[in-house]
Formats: sequence, structure tokens, C-alpha cells
Amino acid sequence: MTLLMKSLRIFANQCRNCTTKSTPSIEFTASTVNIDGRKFSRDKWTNVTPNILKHLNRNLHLKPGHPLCLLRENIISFMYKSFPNRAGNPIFSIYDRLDPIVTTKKNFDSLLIPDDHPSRKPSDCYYLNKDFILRGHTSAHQEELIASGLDSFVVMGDVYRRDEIDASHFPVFHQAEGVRLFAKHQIFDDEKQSAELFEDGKRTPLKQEYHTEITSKKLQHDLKTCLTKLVHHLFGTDVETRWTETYFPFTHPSFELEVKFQDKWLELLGCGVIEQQILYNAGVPDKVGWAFGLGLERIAMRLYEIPDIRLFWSNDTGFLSQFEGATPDKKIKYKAVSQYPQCFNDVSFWLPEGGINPSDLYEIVRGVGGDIVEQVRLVDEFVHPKNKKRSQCYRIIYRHMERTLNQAEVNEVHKRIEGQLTSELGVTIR
Ligand code: FA5
Ligand code: MG
Repeated sequence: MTLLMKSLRIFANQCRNCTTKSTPSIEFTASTVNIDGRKFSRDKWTNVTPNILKHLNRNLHLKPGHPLCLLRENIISFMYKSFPNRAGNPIFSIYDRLDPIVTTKKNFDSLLIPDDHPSRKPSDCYYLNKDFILRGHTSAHQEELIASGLDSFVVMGDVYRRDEIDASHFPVFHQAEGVRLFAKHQIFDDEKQSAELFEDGKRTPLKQEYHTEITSKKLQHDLKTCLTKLVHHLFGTDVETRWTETYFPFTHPSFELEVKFQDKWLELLGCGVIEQQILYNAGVPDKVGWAFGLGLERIAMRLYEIPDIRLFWSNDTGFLSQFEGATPDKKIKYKAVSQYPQCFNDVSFWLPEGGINPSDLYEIVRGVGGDIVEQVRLVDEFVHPKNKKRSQCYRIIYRHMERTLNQAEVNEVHKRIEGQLTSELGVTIR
């Protein structure tokens, strides 16, 4: 395929999902999952649920006046202003309407994620079937965009993960991915002596085997400078931040950036020097680059002092009206509409032989309880001294974002959760 055809295909793909209509058409048949007219055949990998699929097409990051949309505009304006080309035009192009249904090849293989990597486990992500998945990160689009000829781009969109449940985790959230590639003259433009981008060397904690130490250092410096400037642009220069080292299969070295939020360190983003193998595979062996992926909700929570990640999905005008008509640079401090009380119920059960996977339990709780579930926590565990059976007790905390829940309706939801835990996980309620 020519470069032009590849770019046109990506552009066409961008436009397909660009509405913010709230309800996709979803149908589960015995052999297929049908989404907006597309049929995905079911197999043993299929684990998407109607509850998760209903978040498709919400596109909160494109909804005018939504805090995630304001943040998207703010990040774009920073990238445009900070990185002009010779003629003063922005070098970064933005892709914020790419389809969140991607192949498993894009989500994993294109990023060198090994077959046995935990992020591929059905307990961690939402499969339509063996070949298609709801993207688990915006990195899924890196290789195709690089292969289409782009050197600098930002991808923004919704991503899907089976994750824990608390105030800063939600199974659907939004990421912004930045990628920048450099040719040799862009890395060494200030060097008098002739330096080399590549070497046939050893992988060390500081660099990949293909990169010279100076290449890796310069890329890391450029990446961290860009992200520090972005964080200062968003939060002001007196924000407390720290870098930590981490591991991703698609970058090396890799880092995370954390900010202080409510006296705790909150992870905002992951980033690193792009694995050279990805650039070889994408047909750009002569360039090097960096990439980052940041969580939009995490930033918006800190920026607007939004205490709970579920609020982003609220249709309550008490929430939305606080952001309506605002410009991206406006300082807004979210005021709680009112503090509705929490209700909690415990569920205790004997585990079946072989135990259960907590993420299956979270999924059932989420499927039945929906957005009124605020937290799920293991609060007790013991082994019966005689029959050696293991018992667990989880506390489920319920809170509605828009009204007070009464104990009777919580009890009703709780009963249904117990029923599904029994029938689907084989636990015995105590
Ligand atoms: C990634 O997703 C990598 N793709 C990031 C990356 C891109 C690394 C490019 C290197 C190069 P991670 O799983 O750490 O990494 O997620 C990135 C960010 O998404 C986190 O720092 C956090 O801000 C946000 N995030 C992760 N899980 C959740 C969640 N369940 N709810 C809300 N935000 C989340
Ligand atoms: Mg992380």
C-alpha cells in the first residue's frame, strides 16, 4: 500500500466514530456481538459486556464543555504552541477520533508485547474475540501512524481495562499519546563533532543495544523537558512532581511521572524511548523517537479538584454546568453538588476449589451494580481449621453521584450480586 493510501485509510477511520451520540446499538446473539452494524463472531475470548459497550461513542473528550474536552483542547494548544516548524505551523498532528475497536495485533503485537504478558490476560482487558479488542491504551495506534509517514502526532481517545474499582480507577478512561521521531540532524544539530545515532552495542539500564549512549540521553532529555513543560503549563510551576523508572515492552528506558495530589503521589503518565524494533517494523529504521501516554481523567481530577473518577460520566447538570462555556485555560474548582452518603454491604463466601479471580468478581459487581458501586475491597480472609475451605469477605461501597440511595434498593442490588457470584463463580454465600 502506498503512503498516501495508508494516510487516507487512517483519515477515513478517524471520521467513522466522530459523533458523540450516547448509545451505540448493541446486540448479543448466540454466535456474534453486533455493534453499530458490525458483527464480531464470539469465541472463548469474548468477555465484553453490555455495561462496558454502552460507553462506546460517548466520546467525552469531544463533548463541548466537558472537562475532558477542555483538557484535550488545552493539551493540543500546548503542543501546537510549543512545537512550531520553520514556517510557524505546528509539527504535531492530532488524531482524536480513531476507532476504539482495534485488532489484538495493534494493541499488543505491534508494540512487542510478548504472548505471555499479563496485559493480554482476559482478566485484564475486554475482548470481542481472539482478534479484536477494545483498545487498552492509545499506544495501539503508534505503529500504524508511524508507518503512515507521520513523525510527530498525538492520539486521544477512550480506552478500556478490567481494573480495580476506586476513586481514581474506572474501566473506561481516556488517554493522550504523544510520539515524536527524530532524524540524525535533529538530534545532533548543536554538535560540532560528528556523533552517531546507532551502534551495535549492549542493552543497559540507560539505553537500547541499537542506540549510542548520547542518542538515548538526548531523547530522554527532550522527552522529559516536553512533559515537564506540559505539566507546568497545566498545573503551574510550583506543582510537586517526581520521575520514577518503570518497564514497558515498547520503550526503553521507561519512566513514570507522578504529581502530589491530596498528599499522595498520583501517577499521571508513562513514557520512554521507543523500542527501535518498532521503528524498523514500521519502515523507519533511520529515525529514533520518544513516546508518552497520559491519563486524561487523572490530570482533570487534579486540575479541577474532581474527587471521584465516576463524575466524568455524569449527565447531571449540577456537574456539567460548572464547565459549560469555559475556555481551556480557565481556572475552575469543582464544587460538590452535594455530598450524598455512602451505603455499604459486605458479601462473605466460601471459595470454590481453585479460588476465583478478583477481576471476575469486580466485573460481576460492576455489571449488576453499574455506576453506583464506588469501591470494592477485600476486608477479611480465613481458612476453616477443619475442612480447610477458604472464606473471603468483600465490602462493597455504594454511592450514587446524584441522589441519596436508600438501604432497601442497595440491598436489592446486593442480593442480585450475590446471586451472580454464586451462579457464575461458584462461590457459596455464607
Ligand atoms: C500505558 O497505558 C502505556 N501505553 C503508556 C505509554 C505510552 C508508555 C507510550 C510508554 C510510551 P499505563 O498503563 O501506566 O501505561 O497507563 C498510562 C496512564 O493512564 C497512567 O499513568 C494513568 O494516568 C492512566 N490510567 C491507567 N489506568 C487507569 C484507570 N483504570 N483509570 C484511570 N486512569 C488510568
Ligand atoms: Mg502505569
